[in-house]
Amino acid sequence: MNVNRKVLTLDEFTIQQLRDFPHATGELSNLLRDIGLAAKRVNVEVNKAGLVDILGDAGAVNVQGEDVKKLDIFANNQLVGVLRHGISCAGIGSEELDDVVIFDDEVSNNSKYVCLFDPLDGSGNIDVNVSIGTIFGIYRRISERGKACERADFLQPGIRQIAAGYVVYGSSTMMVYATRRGVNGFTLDPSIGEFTLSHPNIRCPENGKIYSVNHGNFFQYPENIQRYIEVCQKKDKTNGGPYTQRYIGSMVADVHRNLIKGGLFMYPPTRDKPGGKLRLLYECNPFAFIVEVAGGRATDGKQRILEIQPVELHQRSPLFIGSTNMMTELETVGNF
Ligand code: P6P
Repeated sequence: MNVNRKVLTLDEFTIQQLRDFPHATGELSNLLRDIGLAAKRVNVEVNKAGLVDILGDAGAVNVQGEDVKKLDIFANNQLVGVLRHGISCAGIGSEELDDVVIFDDEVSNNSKYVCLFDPLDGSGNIDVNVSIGTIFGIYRRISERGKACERADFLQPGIRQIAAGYVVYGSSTMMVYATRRGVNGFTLDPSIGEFTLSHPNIRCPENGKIYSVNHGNFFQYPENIQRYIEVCQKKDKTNGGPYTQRYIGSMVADVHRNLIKGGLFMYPPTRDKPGGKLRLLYECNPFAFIVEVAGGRATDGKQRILEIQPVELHQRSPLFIGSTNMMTELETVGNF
């Protein structure tokens, strides 16, 4: 029988990865499959958001003080549900929830991993049909297996991630995840309802000509960041340019584009947000892990994102992330 082995589904791919590690338990494969299932359910709702009264504020206000859209709640509940009822996760932390959720049942307490996620990043763009995304990071728990996981399991530096990934709900729906072995992208094939390997071994180009920043905050940025932005604006054919400024206002879409094409995304500290806007644990850390595995770099302007020791579940961080040669120029021009 002629079986098309070229088109690997996410499940086939993660199981094939297992073959290289005979002692692996398959828990990570199960966890990634669970996240993929939740993403497929979220995708259905995202695709019809304009048709069903799922838009509009759910009336609640989340821990970030932002009006919560119904789709945020739906996405959060899908992820919590599949992970709580799976066999690979002892607990979760979510942008939508004040504190961590410790599953504390017999199966979950024997699980090896905990998961942090932003269930639907960029949700402010839902109403205007701009790409949005799910972001996740997976850690091996440091608490004793067989017992309930603990808050300390969620406050590990990003360098301790076992895997990290995102789903971008855009012109197509893609799931991209990284382990230390590489970054791979899977596009949802609606005809079979499976994520299929479409972007094997993603590498972040060393050079890029795209810089992504919210120019509306220009005069709020530190002087050295303004200086770098002006360098980008003055690029032409004689000095590696011209550069293009691209900023969607949806981190998953902006960083995904720069990961594939090369570029630099930044959310610098501002006068209003001196600690930056983006969340360390479930926005900066997963993307920093993915981009570093793909050959790029990510800092907070002073240190590697992945080496920051978290102290609080929802803490923020400035973020500079992307092509390694653009990051070097940023640090040179900005005297980091
Ligand atoms: P600003 C979306 O709300 C988000 O968290 C990220 O997805 C995005 O990169 C950033 O905020 C945009 O923030 O202040 O430029 O609108």
